[in-house]
Amino acid sequence: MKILIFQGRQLPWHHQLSNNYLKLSSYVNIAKIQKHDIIYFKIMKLGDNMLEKVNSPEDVKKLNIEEKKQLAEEIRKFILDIVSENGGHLASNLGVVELTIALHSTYNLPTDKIVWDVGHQTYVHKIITGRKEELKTLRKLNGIAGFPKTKESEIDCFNTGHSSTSISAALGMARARDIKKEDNHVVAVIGDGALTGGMALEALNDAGCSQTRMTVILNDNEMSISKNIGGINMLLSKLRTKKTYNKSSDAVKKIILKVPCIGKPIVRMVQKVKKSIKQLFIPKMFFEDIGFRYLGPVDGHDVGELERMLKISKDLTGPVLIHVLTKKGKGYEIAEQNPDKFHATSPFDKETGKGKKEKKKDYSKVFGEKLVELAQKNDKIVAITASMKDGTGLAEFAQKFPDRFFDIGIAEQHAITMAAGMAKEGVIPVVPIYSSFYQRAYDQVIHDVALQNLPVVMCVDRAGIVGADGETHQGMLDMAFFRLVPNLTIMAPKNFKELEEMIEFAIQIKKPVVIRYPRGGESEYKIEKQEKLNLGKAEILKEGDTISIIAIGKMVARAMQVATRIENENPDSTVEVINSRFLKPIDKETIKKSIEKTKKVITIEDGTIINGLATAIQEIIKEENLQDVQIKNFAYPDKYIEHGSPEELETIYKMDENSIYQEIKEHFIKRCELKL
Ligand SMILES: Cc1ncc(C[n+]2csc(CCOP(=O)(O)OP(=O)(O)O)c2C)c(N)n1
Repeated sequence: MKILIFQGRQLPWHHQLSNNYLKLSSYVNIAKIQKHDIIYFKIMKLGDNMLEKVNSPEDVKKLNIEEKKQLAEEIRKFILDIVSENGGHLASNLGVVELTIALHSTYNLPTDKIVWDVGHQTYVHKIITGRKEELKTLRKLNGIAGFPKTKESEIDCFNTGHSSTSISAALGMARARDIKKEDNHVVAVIGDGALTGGMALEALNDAGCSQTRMTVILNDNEMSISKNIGGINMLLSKLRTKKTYNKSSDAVKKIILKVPCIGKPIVRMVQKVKKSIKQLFIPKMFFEDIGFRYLGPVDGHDVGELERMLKISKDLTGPVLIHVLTKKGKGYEIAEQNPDKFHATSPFDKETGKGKKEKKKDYSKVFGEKLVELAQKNDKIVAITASMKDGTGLAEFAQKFPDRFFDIGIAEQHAITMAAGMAKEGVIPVVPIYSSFYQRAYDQVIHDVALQNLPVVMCVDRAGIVGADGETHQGMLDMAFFRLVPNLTIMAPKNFKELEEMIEFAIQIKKPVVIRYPRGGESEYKIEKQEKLNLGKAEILKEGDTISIIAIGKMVARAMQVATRIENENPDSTVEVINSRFLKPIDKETIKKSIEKTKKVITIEDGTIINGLATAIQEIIKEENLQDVQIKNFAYPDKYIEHGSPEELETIYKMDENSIYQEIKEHFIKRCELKL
């Protein structure tokens, strides 16, 4: 690196830059140059690696606009390299590179706070805030999380993962700041998809009238995971065209000004009525009417413009909304063309965009295909998704039955209550939602569906361990919280075939039903036996006298594997394996009979230890006053389960076949000491 020194007075500095050194200015840090100053030109060689120099937001602040542009390109490449190896959220991150650079150039974290909605777009933020090298461990066990984590860095001021929480959290922080009489800035960054969530609208409603100083950055890329939908999206699409409106009005102004004598008065008159014209053409008044100052729309890939807007917003006193237009997948053609596919991706080949692993059939696909088959025969069946058409396997249904398919935005609460309304009027709503997102709709299930005993089919996808998305996405709690709800029938299939039968069964029984099934495919261990489904009846897969293993859902296959191993390695023993099928109503009779026979019972479930299958079996033992029973429960502990591959997590929590077998051997076969 060379340092050149120029006497500023020899030539005006702007002249030096604009004439002699214009080319150099792309690689020169001019941020600190002032008129008449001695100018120190820090020459960075062409092709310098900006990313290498950036280890903190302070490093970003030192760069000039051209350098930031170069940094943006290098960050894109870096993210692409990592996500194509590890999998993760690609398109959203590529879309916010300039925005994140501009935010870190403008604000001082951690004093200032940035709350990222959903948090799947924080890879750039993590790179800039000292986690560049660690990002190579993205989503791996003990590696960097795919979402903001306060325990990972104090610069991540709030954990997120579920949509539409950022404005509430930011407003809370801003109000806390005011109470403490502090002066920091608080920013919420929310996507147009997340803005469809009720909580975001509740927070806008409150923030607007509170007049609390805070900034909402609306990152508008016209996409949720799929194309964004709904009235808010219609409003935003009108706002997006405002830029064009401004440009054309400027052009018209220039032409009119050229008209002799009457040009100026006309322009003045036009400016007078500008406000009302704006009312007509620009619905920005929505945000302004609810109390926000609206700035934008601004090109979200223009760092200079973004910084200008952010600086303006910093000087304003009340709540400000900056409308930023970005492109999902920006800079990687394949993702730009398929932003939905590259929203979240497994490892893929950068050149072709094709997945590295062959995609196997999964539960969501089986669900989707079965629903299409049933909907062909029954035109009352409708499907509802909260912005997860592809993830929940509904793409084919949407295409075949557009009139019976409803994408209602990231609005799980609304999805369930709307389904209740449909069920009340005799339509058959089927609502697949991921387990962790069903948490959002709990009261709606209790108050709107179950209380009125309405036949809504609630399909809980991604139930149990999901893996790399971590704490916020593991489907650990659904059995526990649904079991508390009166009137609900809760089932979980042991394999694809049983899922198909459960969907058909759920539609027939005309009750509120929950069917939970895991992420991914069925077990390698194939179970051929398939008794007819009967409400509240378990299925005995294998009879035996020594130990009873009761399992539910995907853990039934594991129970069979463990049973086989026990029998192989302990030839005197015979194991009874019960596929519970129903968590509620549970088959007391079958379970009681088996426990009375073996006096040793093992439960295996893919969920929290609290209030699931383990608790249900313990309740039976107590209620039926079964004596001298030894019990061992296999489930996940009462804690948030970190990210890692499902296999790694199963091993850590002793849920894999070998751990379960070893534990059983220790407690039952060797010591027989666990008593209830
Ligand atoms: C409550 C909840 N429901 C569903 C999801 C799944 N989800 C993750 S990101 C996303 C789309 C977000 O769109 P947007 O806010 O526009 O962000 P973008 O990815 O387009 O930048 C969805 C539906 C979630 N995280 N939380």
